[in-house]
Amino acid sequence: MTRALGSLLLVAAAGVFAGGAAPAGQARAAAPLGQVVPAPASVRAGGAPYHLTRDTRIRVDDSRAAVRIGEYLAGILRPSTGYRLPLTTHGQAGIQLRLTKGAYGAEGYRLDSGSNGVTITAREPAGLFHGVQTLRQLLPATVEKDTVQPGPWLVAAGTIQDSPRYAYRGAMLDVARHFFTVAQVKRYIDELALYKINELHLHLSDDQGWRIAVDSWPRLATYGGSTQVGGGKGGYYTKADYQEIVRYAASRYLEVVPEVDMPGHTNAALASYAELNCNGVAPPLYTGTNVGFSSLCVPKEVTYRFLDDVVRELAALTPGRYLHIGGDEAHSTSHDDYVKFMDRVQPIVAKYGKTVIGWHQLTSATPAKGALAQYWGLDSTSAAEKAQVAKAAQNGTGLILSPADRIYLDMKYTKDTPLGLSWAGYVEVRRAYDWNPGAYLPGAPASAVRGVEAPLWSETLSTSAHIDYMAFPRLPGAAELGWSPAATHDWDTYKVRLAAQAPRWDALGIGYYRSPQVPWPSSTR
Ligand code: NGO
Repeated sequence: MTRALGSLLLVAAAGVFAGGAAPAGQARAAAPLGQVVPAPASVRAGGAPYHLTRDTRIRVDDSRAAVRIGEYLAGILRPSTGYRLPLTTHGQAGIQLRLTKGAYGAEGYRLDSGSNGVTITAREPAGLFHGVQTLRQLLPATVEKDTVQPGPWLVAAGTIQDSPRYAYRGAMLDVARHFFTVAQVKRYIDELALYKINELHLHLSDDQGWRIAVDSWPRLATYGGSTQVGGGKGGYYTKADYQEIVRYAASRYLEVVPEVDMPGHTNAALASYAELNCNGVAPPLYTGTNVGFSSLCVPKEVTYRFLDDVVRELAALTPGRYLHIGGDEAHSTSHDDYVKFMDRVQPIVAKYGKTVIGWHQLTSATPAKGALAQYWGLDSTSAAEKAQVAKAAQNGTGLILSPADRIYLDMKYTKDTPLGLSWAGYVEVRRAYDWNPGAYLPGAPASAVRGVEAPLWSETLSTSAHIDYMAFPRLPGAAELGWSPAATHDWDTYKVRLAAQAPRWDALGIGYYRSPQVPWPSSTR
């Protein structure tokens, strides 16, 4: 039987011809139930597909969270289907979003699809939201468009039971090297949510810019934020802007992890306040891309009054659990000073109720109890450095894995990639996907690994199109490493699921790198 004929039979069996005309050549069969990124933990396909029609209702529990998620889903489906898709708290059939007690976990969900409807069940709103992302991906890619599309709107039948491998599935955006507006950050948040990423790490300060308003040290933002790499005008978030990002992220079930990098990567702060410098002289603002030349003045008390103020204000704006203190590339700080500095700063973070995250150099000092270290080394990083991180992990420091030659999204894909850096090498799509976070760092207990994060540094990136091109198609791979059980890991099947995402990116206006490693459908751009 040819594939086309098979599809027709499937659709005919579901009795969907009445539903509307698909243009010639458009698939009339539902996408396979497992064709989702990240791969669900368990997929049992079977039965007649669900057909979403103009009569479909979205039935939600009578809870604020379920109603909001229902509205979010309707907001995606209405423009492209042209259907009303009213929300109701009554009845059955159609799309149902249910919060119930059950063994779904903090972020897990169950999706049941059949000719009567699609039901997503979860214990927590986050699980319901992730289930909605799965449903989205099971619908045709054209559902993402903002103008009415022909359909038919079919969802394959069966049951998905799903929950994440890791609780921490992050993406970092460097808004310091180039400033990105609230709208640009929101756009990225939406892209992250589609792949069930749940942590947004914002790199808020660096040599080239300070991007968050601090009332007690106003020049940080107004002066320290006034430029960026290349000398452009930079920018910063007012407290209201930042809170808007936090709110938007929360509405997509992402927690914001703010980072103020210290004691290095601090030229913007040092330029803003002369007293923060050991010699009392403020350096000029910096718009180049070197690293490792700046340091807060470890012996001066004002340094800790400054950091107390910054951490207090930032913690007060941040409902999330974490505050990232950087700690990378402190090449202008002696090791003794670095250790002293970290011993002073980590208690400040704790005092304001937050858990420390630091780049993995933090493990060369004494990580605070409960702190997480973010590993950004390479396969080729020295055994001694890896052992230092592994030892901290054995002693209770949690790990977030961001190996630079795997999931630094700012690395060029190949030597010909127009954007990005290559200090960690070229990172093609397969290389970004094909590693196991659970067994990555020799000697680190698998239980220490809290998850993965894909950083996107912005020395060479200044627009949303740049972000998209570097993140796609590698970001979904990082998301899958964070979410999917190790047993589903398989490049050959992953690359097919990944390729199937491309029409969705086209519909969403996300430009991406057409890696020759991925069998893109010929209909895509
Ligand atoms: C390094 C460095 C950053 C750069 C980035 C570029 C870390 C943790 N510190 O990663 O300052 O922007 O590489 O890829």
